[in-house]
Amino acid sequence: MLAIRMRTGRRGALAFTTAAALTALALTAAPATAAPEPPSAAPATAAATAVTSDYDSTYYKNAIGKTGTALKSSLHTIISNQTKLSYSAVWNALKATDQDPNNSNNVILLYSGVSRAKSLNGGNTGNWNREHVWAKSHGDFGTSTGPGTDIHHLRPTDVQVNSVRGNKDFDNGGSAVANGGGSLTDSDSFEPRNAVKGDVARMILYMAVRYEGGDGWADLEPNNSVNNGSNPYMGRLSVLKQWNEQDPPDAFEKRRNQVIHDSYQHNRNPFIDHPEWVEAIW
Ligand SMILES: [Ca+2]
Ligand SMILES: [Ca+2]
Ligand SMILES: [Ca+2]
Repeated sequence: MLAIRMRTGRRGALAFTTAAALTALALTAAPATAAPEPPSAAPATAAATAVTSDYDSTYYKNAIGKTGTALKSSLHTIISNQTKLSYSAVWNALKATDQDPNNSNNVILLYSGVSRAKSLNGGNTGNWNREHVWAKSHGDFGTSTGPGTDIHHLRPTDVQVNSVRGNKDFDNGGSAVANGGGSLTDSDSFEPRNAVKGDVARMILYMAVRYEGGDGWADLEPNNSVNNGSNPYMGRLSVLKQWNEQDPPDAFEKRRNQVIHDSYQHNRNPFIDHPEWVEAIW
């Protein structure tokens, strides 16, 4: 009798467990059945993220609802309407756009994350200088007014860390950069610290949309290579897309975009307002 009761008990427990598991499976499977993935290659993240910005019905009015080259073309028209700075004016602009939120006498350096006195701008060891995140040799635009003075991609960096980055493309991998805040580098690429990976991606892709070959400037475009040298390309696109996903815009990056819009260039980086547009275009 005892053995039979135990078997019954086990069977009962097993039956309950199986039923619970099936219910759990059904519940887990339910959303996928109810909302199947669209047959197109539209990425789940872009499709699922209903991002809205305060500027959708105004600044971005003509871009809303578009995708691919139509979106890129529309955004190019929108963001090309801007005020342009001289290279010397960039110093004071960066002191405002990259101000340390905890110390108004300082700026935050992009790659190292160090907070350094605004007054230490310059070219010597221990100074901060004006880093072109889209390296100016990639398209040879220099520092005359144009892409070389577009503060959407100009950031304060430590002089020595800036020198280590040089004109390398962006990619994962390498060994630690001295005083680089966790940034890595090897012979052909640079990987910024995690907190600014998305910032870097969105700056590069802003440049690709803003500069399409007009006004005598090169048509800047991302590609999947490193060692792009002086070609007007910047890699590696597949990695930049990952960085855009893993490091979404934070308060510092959003404020920066707003300050540039309100006080300096009067244009916006669309990928800070709509990170999902990266996947919509590339
Ligand atoms: Ca590399
Ligand atoms: Ca970030
Ligand atoms: Ca372009």
